[in-house]
Amino acid sequence: MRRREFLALAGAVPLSAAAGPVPAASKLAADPHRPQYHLLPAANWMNDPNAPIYWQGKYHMFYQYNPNGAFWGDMHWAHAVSEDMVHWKHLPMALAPTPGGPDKDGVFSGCAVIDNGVPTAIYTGVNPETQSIATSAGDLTVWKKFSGNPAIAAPPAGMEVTGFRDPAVWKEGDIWLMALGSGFRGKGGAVLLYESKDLRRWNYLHPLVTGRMRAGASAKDPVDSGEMWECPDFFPLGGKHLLIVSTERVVKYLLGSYADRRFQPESTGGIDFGSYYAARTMTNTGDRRILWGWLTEGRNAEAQRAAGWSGVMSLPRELKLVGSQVQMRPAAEVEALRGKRLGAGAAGDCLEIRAEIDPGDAPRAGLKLRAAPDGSEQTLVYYDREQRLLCVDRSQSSTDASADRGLQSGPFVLGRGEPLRLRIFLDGSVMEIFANDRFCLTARVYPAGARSTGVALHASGGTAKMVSFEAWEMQPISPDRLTS
Ligand code: DQQ
Repeated sequence: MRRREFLALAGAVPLSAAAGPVPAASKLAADPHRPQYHLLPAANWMNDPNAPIYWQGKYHMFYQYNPNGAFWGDMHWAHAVSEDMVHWKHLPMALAPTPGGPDKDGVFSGCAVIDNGVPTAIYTGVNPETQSIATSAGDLTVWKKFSGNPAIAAPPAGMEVTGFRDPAVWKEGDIWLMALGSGFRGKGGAVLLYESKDLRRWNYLHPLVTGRMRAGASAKDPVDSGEMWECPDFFPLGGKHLLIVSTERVVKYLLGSYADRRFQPESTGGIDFGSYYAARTMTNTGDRRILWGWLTEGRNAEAQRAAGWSGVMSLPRELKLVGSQVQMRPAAEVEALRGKRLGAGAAGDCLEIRAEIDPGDAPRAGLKLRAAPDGSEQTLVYYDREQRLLCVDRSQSSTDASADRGLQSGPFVLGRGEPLRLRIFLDGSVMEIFANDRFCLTARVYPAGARSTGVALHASGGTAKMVSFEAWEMQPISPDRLTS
């Protein structure tokens, strides 16, 4: 549900009445679609990662959360902590709307920085969209909202914007800079640039960059047409700068040069072409750029409510610039989850798979996953040479009618003689796919059969060869699928 629909609903129906019963923890803990080694809340809805930050030897993750059920609304910041970015523990809710305050209708997305030793969150309050500040200390469980909130009360005077939210903040010398998601009506998404000396008084500079919306688009929600860019993130990578934005249901990047507070994009690409949104990086991990994203669901709203949970956090991904290529790999820490090593004949729904495939003369080559012995369910992940795409065919992923069967794909080309190198993380309904360190696609699949766990080489129209294959059973990060 989009924000506008939520606000209409929130005005009409008490949230508690709309929520419905949350399934018992024992049901959630036994739900085979609930991941075992990805971060997700004990129950209910989650979306965007917020303010991932390293503080006093621990990684903290906040995220958009609805305490009322497995549907979008009443946004809070939930909180989890980890010593290694893979094993997580839930902590109490970090930020909730303040009645009568600028975030009375929701604590929307934002970031955190360390300001002279003080952890400081900068986030969007609604309604209307404004930017607010909160500070914390110690284990980051208690946050104090700034008495002068909102720190930014309105868009620049005279500017007709399609949205005004999701701050990303960094420091240059003594000056704090803020990138804010926005857009210009009838033109396209934009990122607005602000500066501040103290994180409380902000001065608008100019658009960091502007985009173009889809021609002829008439979507009601400006995000659907690219008229609004959400969740910007902006940081140095290699000798360049990378801007990440979420719009039109995908996460894009712009790679370019940044000088004198102006950004000149030079190339663009996709961060993930599947069920993945609102990505954001950790602000203070030194030279490492660790990216997080919200893994969106692939089944209908009713099924999500009935399940009692919705949304998953991605595994940490490390970004690097190699030549002019943005490299995207699972962070090395994820390997700590590897358990029993499996060879050919590996099967399961809680696995890491590494396969190198020579497509040979097959126009389509890759892997068959989550396959039932009787062929009733299967998911195909393959390189389509002619179409120059990496695809996930979910048309037979599940016999359950609530699951999305749409093909997911993104542009991908293998060089001459280059093998397809897949690294795939299966975890319940999650399938995080990395190809050749430069392409990511997250698929969500909900096989109904308990025996839909098979893994095999897939080729059509010719013969492909498995050059190498290894897999590991992945160890759960909690005994009860993080329901406690
Ligand atoms: N989700 C948040 C907004 C953001 C959107 C609200 C992106 O701050 O623009 O839950 O998914």
